[in-house]
Amino acid sequence: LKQKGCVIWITGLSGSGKSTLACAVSRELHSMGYLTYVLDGDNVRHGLNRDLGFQAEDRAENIRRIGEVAKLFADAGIVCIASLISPYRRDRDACRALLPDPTFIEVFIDMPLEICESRDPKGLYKLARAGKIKGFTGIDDPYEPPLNCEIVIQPKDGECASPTAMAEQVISYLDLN
Ligand code: GGZ
Repeated sequence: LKQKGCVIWITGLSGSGKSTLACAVSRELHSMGYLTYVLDGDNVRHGLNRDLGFQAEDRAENIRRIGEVAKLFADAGIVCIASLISPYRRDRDACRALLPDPTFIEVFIDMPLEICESRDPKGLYKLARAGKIKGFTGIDDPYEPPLNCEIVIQPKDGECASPTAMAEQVISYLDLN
């Protein structure tokens, strides 16, 4: 095995397509012969992080633990793809600081709130608007977009690229040789 481990950190609003992109990147890299592992915030919250909620301190701890686990995967030579809202810049930067340059690759899915909200795959935005979920990112909780991330994924002319096209954008950035 010649590959070097790294962390691809995908940040963005709920419903922005983080999990879809993570799966597409993982599938594509896997077909190229790389070992990958996806750490998805929503999944990890059912196991390792099931003691955590959505207050700023709990989000910080969720992100910290996922950052530490991602680092372990990277140390093992695996391409670890972390997808979680990770709304605070400080928390993302702390994860970046765990890894040597240039093995932390931050990907921002810059999907406007209106698009995420119109998708609303789990009906959570609707609940948040109705006040039934408090502290929902983008509605009544902050999201701090990255200032200097490696990759920004944006819809063009209001249209989102296909998951495969978005995955290509990420993979073409990686130095895989
Ligand atoms: C944001 C919430 C909330 C609140 C539940 N705010 O789109 P989803 O449903 O499947 O993914 C979201 C997930 C967010 O977990 P993360 O671990 O990614 O968040 S963070 O990085 O901020 O720790 C959403 C659901 O949980 N969800 N309540 N209040 N998203």
